[in-house]
Amino acid sequence: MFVDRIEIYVRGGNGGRGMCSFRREKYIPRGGPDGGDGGRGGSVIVRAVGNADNLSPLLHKKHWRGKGGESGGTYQCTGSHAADLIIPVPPGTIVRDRDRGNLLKDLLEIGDEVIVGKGGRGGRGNKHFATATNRTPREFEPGEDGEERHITLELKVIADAGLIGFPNAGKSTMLSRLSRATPEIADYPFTTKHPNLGIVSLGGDSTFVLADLPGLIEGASQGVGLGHEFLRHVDRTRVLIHLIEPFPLDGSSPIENYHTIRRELGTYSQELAEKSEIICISKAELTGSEEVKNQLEHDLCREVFLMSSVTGEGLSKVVGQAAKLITELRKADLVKKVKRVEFATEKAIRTEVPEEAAP
Ligand SMILES: Nc1nc2c(ncn2[C@@H]2O[C@H](COP(=O)(O)OP(=O)(O)OP(=O)(O)O)[C@@H](O)[C@H]2O)c(=O)[nH]1
Ligand SMILES: [Mg+2]
Repeated sequence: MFVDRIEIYVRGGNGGRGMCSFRREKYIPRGGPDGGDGGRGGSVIVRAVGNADNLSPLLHKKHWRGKGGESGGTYQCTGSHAADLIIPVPPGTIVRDRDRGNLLKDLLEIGDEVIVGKGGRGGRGNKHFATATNRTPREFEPGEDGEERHITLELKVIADAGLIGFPNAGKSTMLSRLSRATPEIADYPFTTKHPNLGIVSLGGDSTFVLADLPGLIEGASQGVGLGHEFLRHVDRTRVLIHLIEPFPLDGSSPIENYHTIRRELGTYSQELAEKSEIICISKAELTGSEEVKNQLEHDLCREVFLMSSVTGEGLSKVVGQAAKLITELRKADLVKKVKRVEFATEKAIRTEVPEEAAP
């Protein structure tokens, strides 16, 4: 089962109790307070890991509680800190506080993590309460409570290119042809109900991630069909490969179908509508598909590709074009990232050196 949205309860472990004790040793009268501090409670951490591709493993565990820290001991021994509790999620998971609605973190890359339930601090032992006038303090602190909250985890698939189009356009077949992914393929609409990812190899070390997404129909931006479920996942792809079936089973016009999907993308979000798009007529080996391609090219005044996942015709051209666009966009992203880092560093330097101190 593919799960891309889930709500869970998290609670950091409580801090350990501080100790109240007095040093008792032969020949050391009135040894004084020696109660140690309690250990820190374990925090609950959401971490992006490489071996998860959706949130279904979390479906049956709705409560995540960190372990409590150990109590302080005698002889000024501090209790052990509890280990953190890790919730593994796939990269692309957005973590939000359910009640406040604020974003806690967008876990984009493997290894990214966020503390969602901080463990409580350990309580202080009685040795901390000794003063000049009170040399036998019996006070100690209980451990601090762990932080608790409800959080929502939402997965938005991250892929370089996303296959979009009407149901039955041949999206899953194309993914299975280009990568090792094995999505379900059938001649009825809505075979694909959740995104499938595959890695397309371009020779050498270069690869890109291709996502096969559920079919889109008119009204999807309002929730018809798999609606938002589908559109949410397109959000984070760099390039769209728009597949158009030349002879739809329901007899609809392929050109009209193209415009329907463009309208839905635009209604859902302007950002989606502005994404780079490769337009592609599928099932090229069917007679008459070339005319459909020429007609669409003529109507839109831009390049339209023609390819068949069955014969392999035209596939390399589409992949080549996708790779070219992805490389350009990756470079642009890198430049933006470098600029952001430069800006942040400059700002940090400026705040560190007060103006009057600067030469
Ligand atoms: N002749 C021909 N048939 C194809 C080609 N590609 C896919 N098909 C057929 O088209 C039908 C639909 O293919 P899918 O890959 O399941 O289509 P889809 O776009 O993933 O459909 P949904 O998941 O329902 O949205 C299947 O019967 C495929 O065998 C092609 O290049 N040529
Ligand atoms: Mg499919």
